[in-house]
Amino acid sequence: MKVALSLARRGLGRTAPNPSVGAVVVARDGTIVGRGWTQPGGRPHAEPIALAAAGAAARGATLYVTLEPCSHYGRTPPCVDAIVAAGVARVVAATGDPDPRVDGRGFARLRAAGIDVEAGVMREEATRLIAGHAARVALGRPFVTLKLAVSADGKVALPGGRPVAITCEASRARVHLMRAESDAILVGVGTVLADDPELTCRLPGMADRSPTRIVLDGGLRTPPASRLVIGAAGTPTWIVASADAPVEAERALRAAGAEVMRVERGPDGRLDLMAALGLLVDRGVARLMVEGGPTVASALLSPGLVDEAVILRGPAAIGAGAPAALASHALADLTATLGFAEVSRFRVGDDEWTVYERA
Ligand code: AOF
Ligand code: ZN
Repeated sequence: MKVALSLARRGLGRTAPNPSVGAVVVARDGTIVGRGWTQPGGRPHAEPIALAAAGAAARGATLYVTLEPCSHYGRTPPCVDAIVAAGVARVVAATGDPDPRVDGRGFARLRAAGIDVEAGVMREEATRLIAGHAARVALGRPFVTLKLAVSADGKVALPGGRPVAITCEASRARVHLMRAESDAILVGVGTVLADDPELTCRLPGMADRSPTRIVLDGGLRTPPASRLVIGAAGTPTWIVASADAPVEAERALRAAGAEVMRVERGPDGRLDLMAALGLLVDRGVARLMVEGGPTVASALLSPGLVDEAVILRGPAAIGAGAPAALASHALADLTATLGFAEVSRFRVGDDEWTVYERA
């Protein structure tokens, strides 16, 4: 199962709208005869790939799989049919599939075919890997990871909002890996105007792993010449604007290569964020990483639209007069009032990383 989980991890960020699943076929003599993971775009699924690699050796074998095999007809026949046809004797799964098209039917059909089924092996790790899929199904929005890089005194920029390097090179590489494992990455227009970021994955050999870039930009103030729009050809840029944003601005951004989508404003006059997240999930974004800035972070935290917060704290302080990480919260509010609990804390180079999840 550990091998299957590590195979599943390979697909994170590239299988949208499907979850990334790993599968391993172990023959009766204990050797691994087939491995598979969900392919880019979500098809083929993991199991038929592992079974094809195993060939005749799948007969009587055990299939380890990180998610309950599917039982529905999608773009190809159900994985349970392939498993039964291959003559697999036993299926060990890490977790059930909450998708209403499956939801226990996969296991039931395997058992009905006489296959021995064991579920729940390494469930916790597998649940993390399908968090995007589970949020899509249960909440109608992506799983949202908020990443904040803060100075030792909790600031995110120099006085006046001027950008400054806060975290070290090792942290930067790890952030790029987080980007690669996300379906999309989101910032507010304030971050585009202040930093002109590119938001791609620039790890060696992983240039094709950059996620879709999304700007929350109610009034369409994103400059058409910003790096997010004209840089990184082939990596889509979506701009989420309000229904009343100027059409000329939309035209200019479209001409520059961005896609513009619109949502209504909420009662407070700001973009309806749940509507925006619903729009993204409809377009296949299940794992969303939010990278800034303080306004967007607070706006998502207040209504409970953040599932995981990752705080990277650099060693240097910036001092008074500099903008804080969150516009209308203190960082301590995460655990004090927003319902988060610390789940891990570790060092990356000079920085301390802390991961919080909603309890
Ligand atoms: C599996 N193995 O590798 C994955 C599964 O649209 P379709 O037909 O590709 O089906 C997508 C659904 O299949 C998805 O919502 C989830 O329930 C399941 N994903 N199942 O047996 C896999 N990726
Ligand atoms: Zn399947």
